[in-house]
Amino acid sequence: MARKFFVGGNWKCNGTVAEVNKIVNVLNDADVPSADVVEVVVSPPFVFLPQVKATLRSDFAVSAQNSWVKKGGAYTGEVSAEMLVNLEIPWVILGHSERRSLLKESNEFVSDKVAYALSQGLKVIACIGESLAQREAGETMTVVSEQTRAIADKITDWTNVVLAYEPVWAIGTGKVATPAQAQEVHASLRTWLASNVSSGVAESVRIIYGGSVNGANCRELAAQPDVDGFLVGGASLKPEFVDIIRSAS
Ligand code: G2H
Repeated sequence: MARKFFVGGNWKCNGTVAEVNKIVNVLNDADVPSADVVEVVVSPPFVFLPQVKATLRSDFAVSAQNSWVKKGGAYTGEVSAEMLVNLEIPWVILGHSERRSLLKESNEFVSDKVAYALSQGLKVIACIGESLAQREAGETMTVVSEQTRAIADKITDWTNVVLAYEPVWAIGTGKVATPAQAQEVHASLRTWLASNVSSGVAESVRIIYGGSVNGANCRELAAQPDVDGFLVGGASLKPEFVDIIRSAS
């Protein structure tokens, strides 16, 4: 089964009402491959979700950047999966390395969030990736397989999961993984999934790359057989995001 190319734009903690309108206008006017070829999902901060949902072209979808680990209630400052479903936001990014490192989200906590979000009907972009020290110590596959195992232990259906491999040393640094480095980890992840989940999941789950993807480096990365798309940060706030979407074809 062919895996549809996936391009996510993670706007992180950026934007004003005017800036969001500007980005949405650029996307709405963009000439990109059809939704049969590429799935495009943009992820603004929570406060802009209704604005983006209301104004973005209908062939692109919207994602939140986080959701609470269980049913909503007395959890000040959190946003529940149920609220996202109520607002008809189909996707959520979970386990981004900025949350893992700055907010101390553990593998266990991230996997609980993934399982809960899926149980409520959300689709999940689940982020994994190693630090520079871990890569230099030769621990890349140990780290990413542990992060993936935590998720695999809590879910059975991977249909609504996209795995985002984002090496921490490449995030926002301008230091992108080489196509060979990305391919090596993606292929190893697929092998790990075949051995530890199922050959069907290994074949069908989309593994996307994130970390300093831009209009200039996307095509070579996209050409790798196990790179099924991108999660884009900085460049998703700029018109070059359209070039990245176009790398699908
Ligand atoms: C990685 C990525 C988006 P950037 O965090 O998730 O950000 O493209 O800015 O490195």
